[in-house]
Amino acid sequence: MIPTSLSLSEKTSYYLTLEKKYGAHNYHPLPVVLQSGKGVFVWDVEDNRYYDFLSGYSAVNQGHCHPRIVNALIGQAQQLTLTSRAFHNNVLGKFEEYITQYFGYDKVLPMNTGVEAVETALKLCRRWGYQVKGVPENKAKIIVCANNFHGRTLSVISFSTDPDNTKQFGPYTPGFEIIPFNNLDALAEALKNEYVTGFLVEPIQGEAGVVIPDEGYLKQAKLLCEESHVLFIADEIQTGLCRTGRLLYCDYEAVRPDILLLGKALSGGMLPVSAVLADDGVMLTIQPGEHGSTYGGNPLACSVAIEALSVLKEENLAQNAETMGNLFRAELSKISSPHLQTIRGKGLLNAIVIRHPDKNAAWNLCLTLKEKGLLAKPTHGDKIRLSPPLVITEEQVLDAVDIIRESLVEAF
Ligand code: IF1
Repeated sequence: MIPTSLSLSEKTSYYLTLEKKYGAHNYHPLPVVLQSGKGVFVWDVEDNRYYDFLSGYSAVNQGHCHPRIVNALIGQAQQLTLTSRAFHNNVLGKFEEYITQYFGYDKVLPMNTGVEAVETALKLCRRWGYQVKGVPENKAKIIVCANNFHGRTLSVISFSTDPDNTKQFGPYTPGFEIIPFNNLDALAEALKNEYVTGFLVEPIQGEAGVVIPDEGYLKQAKLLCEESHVLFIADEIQTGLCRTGRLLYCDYEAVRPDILLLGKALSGGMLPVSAVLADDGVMLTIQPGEHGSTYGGNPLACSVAIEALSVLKEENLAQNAETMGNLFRAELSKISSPHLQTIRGKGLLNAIVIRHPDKNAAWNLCLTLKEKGLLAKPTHGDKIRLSPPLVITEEQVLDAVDIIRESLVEAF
């Protein structure tokens, strides 16, 4: 049962009851039922307005229902939405040219969800290992970091260290080695194994609570991978697309991943669109008929993604994320609360750590934030991720900080 201090309106209760009765119980959402969104705001079925400080887990970086992206969706939806890859269409190639030039890679393999992009990268990395590096078949090893989150398919949870993601889903996919994040010695040691073909890493660990590596970690990790003839795979599905104040978090250290993974805001929150970018030496190890997806690279997704990427650049959202993120953390740090233990983040990917004897403290704070017009959700108990759409203004940041300040007093 959702612990809430206030009785819910009949409308809200109606929708919660429907979901409880007819929907799988694989989430534990905040007791709020949303019905519309625009920019940084969403409205519930009672017409209460909220700042959205989760942004669909960084999928609506451009803001809810961005008019240009909605128009691209509507226009293509009235023309042609899906051909499957059995036939060509007049949109896929334009998207492929646009995104590969946008990020500077030879080729893109379009998929749908983020985890599909991760799975695709794992397959590419193993295939490259056998065909190019010369690793014996079925011996490939891919290095990952503890406390990672890369999605929820069976192979991907096989290398998760979070029991909630892994327990009672076995048997697990072999071929992965887990090392500590932000630890170059551990990486160097793991790379001594000649069967290693790739290193998969989130530049910032999002679900772990916005864990930022030491400056230089990514640069050194990439160099170690190069020295060992191992592919550096950057999962920028959450950290990419301007969220952290640069187009990619890897840009802070001028690191060019061998395989780049994108998702979420690649469609501005319209529909699932993900992409795997790599150069020919990697990408062409997969030949016709060896990988794919019904909806991968569909015309609707491609038209939306071109517009979503264009909006990021034309509205300077990386710059705004950096400026507003610095303002947000500076203002948060002025709050004197015994419960605000830590503030950390980069750009508009931020998290606070709550110090309180009640294990439900972060959840209860989120309930109070909701009552005051700001939506956020705890991750791993005591951390609250705070990641609004990148279109947020200075006035809205200051207003949100006021809500957080007041909530920290009222919640405890
Ligand atoms: C949930 C958060 C979690 C991701 C990275 C791949 C994927 C994700 C770095 C997979 C997805 C989502 C999944 C969602 C909650 C959210 C999330 F960090 F973003 F908040 F779980 F860690 N790589 N992250 O963050 O992409 O298949 O979902 O499109 O599963 O509850 P997907």
